[in-house]
Amino acid sequence: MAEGTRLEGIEVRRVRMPLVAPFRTSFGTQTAKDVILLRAVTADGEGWGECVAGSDPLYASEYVAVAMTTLREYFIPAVLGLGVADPALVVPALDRWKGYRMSKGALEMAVLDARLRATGQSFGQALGAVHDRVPAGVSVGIMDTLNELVETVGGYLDEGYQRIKLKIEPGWDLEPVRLIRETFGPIQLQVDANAAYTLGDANHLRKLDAFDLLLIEQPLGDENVLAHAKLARRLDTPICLDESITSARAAADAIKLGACGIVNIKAGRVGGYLEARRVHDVCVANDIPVWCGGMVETGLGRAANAALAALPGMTLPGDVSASTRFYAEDLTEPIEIEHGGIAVPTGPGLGVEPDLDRLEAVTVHTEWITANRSLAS
Ligand code: NPG
Repeated sequence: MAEGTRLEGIEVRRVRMPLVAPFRTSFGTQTAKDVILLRAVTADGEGWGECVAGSDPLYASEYVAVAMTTLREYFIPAVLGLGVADPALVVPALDRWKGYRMSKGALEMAVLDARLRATGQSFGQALGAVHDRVPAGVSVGIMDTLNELVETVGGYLDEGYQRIKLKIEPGWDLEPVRLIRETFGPIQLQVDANAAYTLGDANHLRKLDAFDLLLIEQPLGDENVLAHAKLARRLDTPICLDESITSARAAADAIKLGACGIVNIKAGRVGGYLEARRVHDVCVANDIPVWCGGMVETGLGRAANAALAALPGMTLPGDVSASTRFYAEDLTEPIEIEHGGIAVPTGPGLGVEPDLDRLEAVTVHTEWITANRSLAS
């Protein structure tokens, strides 16, 4: 029997948030974040979902413009057609459509938030969080100069961040890593290549072993799982997969193949927080440490990530940073770093509220979709 109250409609809102500084990775430079927010309206209240798709198909094939179409044309009508707001039914109801995990996950998040707000349970409680705060980690983009990098990392360490992740690419790898290690000593340090290398770079990547890194994240292409297994045998630094892990099934296969010793979990990448919990469970069952990734979320997604990062298997610090890492003004009350940690929200649902004036100020487009009609503004 399906559980839950009636789902009356979904508001789709596209917002554009400027970043405090350009964020450069091996796949491009972001200066603003395009976000799709979903507001699920049920007979018992409402809930928010955030879609982490990027503006362009660079990190993954899914991106904002196609996500908008897919949500409007396929996913939202199917979920409204369920007639009931049951978070466990959302992703299964969309199963016959391939891919678009970020959109599927965002819809599930909105319905889950609505359900939890109505029942008074927090995301942390629903997911099985075991900590009330999580260590804050920060992802540092590729910079124009090494001086700028040292200054930026120093600033984050002063703020209390407990772990630094450096974005790398060919031409920006050994030198910045060596410099940060030499300048700041025994900090928790790791690197993320976003699939920028090939197996032919193995000898070069081996040189990173000298810097006592926690891990190297996604050195090779998304689909090169076997090549990651080969690379893992040639490096001492553990390999962590991100882009390659699109589901609990993919995680189980990659682990079996020896392609990763660590997994980054992002709810959007795997199609929602419920699947993220399953990825976590598969990894824990296989003694694979996990940590919570980030996708430059607003306070809404950031609050959910803090809850996910508090699961028992999350034994490494995640990309769970304060709102100020990316936004001068967040959509919610700011998520803050305190004594090197981020508090897991305890209120019902996400435990944070969007500021409606702020939301209006950054909104580019809104649609209200019910079972029989769609209104755009
Ligand atoms: O802290 O939210 C954050 C960003 C962490 O570096 C980060 N995310 O490849 O993991 C990544 C990267 C990313 C950002 C990927 C945006 C895709 C979009």
